[in-house]
Amino acid sequence: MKALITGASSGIGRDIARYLSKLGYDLIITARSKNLLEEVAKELKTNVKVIALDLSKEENVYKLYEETKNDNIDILVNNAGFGLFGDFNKTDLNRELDMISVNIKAPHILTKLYLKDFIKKDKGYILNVASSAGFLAGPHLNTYYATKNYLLKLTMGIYQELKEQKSNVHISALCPGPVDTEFNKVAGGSFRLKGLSSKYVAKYAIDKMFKNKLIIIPGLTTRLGIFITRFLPYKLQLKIVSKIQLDKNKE
Ligand code: NJP
Repeated sequence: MKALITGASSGIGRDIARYLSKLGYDLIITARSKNLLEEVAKELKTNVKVIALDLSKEENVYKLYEETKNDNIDILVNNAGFGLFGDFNKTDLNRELDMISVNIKAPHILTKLYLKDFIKKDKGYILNVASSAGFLAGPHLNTYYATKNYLLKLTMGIYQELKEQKSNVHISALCPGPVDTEFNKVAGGSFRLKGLSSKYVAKYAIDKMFKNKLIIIPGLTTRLGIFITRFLPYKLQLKIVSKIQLDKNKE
């Protein structure tokens, strides 16, 4: 039993690595920070292979697949990702293009390549770490919300295709609200609400993934929030998200 996890050097990805290892999975973990990945590998009892690379470079995404495709992977977790707070006319374009590469292109490529392999074997799980942001537009955190919309909708479409193909391959999207990780530091902002712990989110996500859930939303407040916003007009949704993002960044 083996899982490939991107973004496993901290936060949700590291806790997914810890939980899957506890369940007996050997792991291949990746991120840019080699030393942090090695620390994770050291603490775990199952076999862990570390591959340090930057997923904003498309050639590295293919390299990751080439290096792992013969390793008999059962679970792919596309978790690496980051955000950037600020108004769209002020935020850095190059950082946003990197975000599109890490949050969209990398999971798109890995999902496509591994999905084909999993379908050939007629088994396997793909967990795409999207966000509750994937249901909404996100003033002041614009590009991030847009990338998570892409990943969530891509995952939902594939889920339906797999159902129609009567496949035993499963795909899920994890859509959390705030989680206490390095996310805010990287994105240059802060959360107003207290986030869930990444340990809780990781266990919840993997348990639901094994139950073949399409959309996985940890935390009752987030589940309720997403349910209610469905019935609100778009312009009211925009005002609410804008207020949440601006309030966050005041503190
Ligand atoms: O954040 P963090 P999270 N190439 O910063 C890696 C989503 N999410 O755990 O490269 C390769 O602790 C980075 O590693 P390193 C979020 O969008 C979060 O919160 O060494 N890897 C690290 O391992 C993301 O998709 C919240 O810096 C790269 C990991 O990604 C996922 O959860 C809410 C990379 C990020 O760990 C995990 O984020 C939500 C690159 N270029 C969704 N750039 C939340 N925290 O509130 C980054 O709805 N990484």
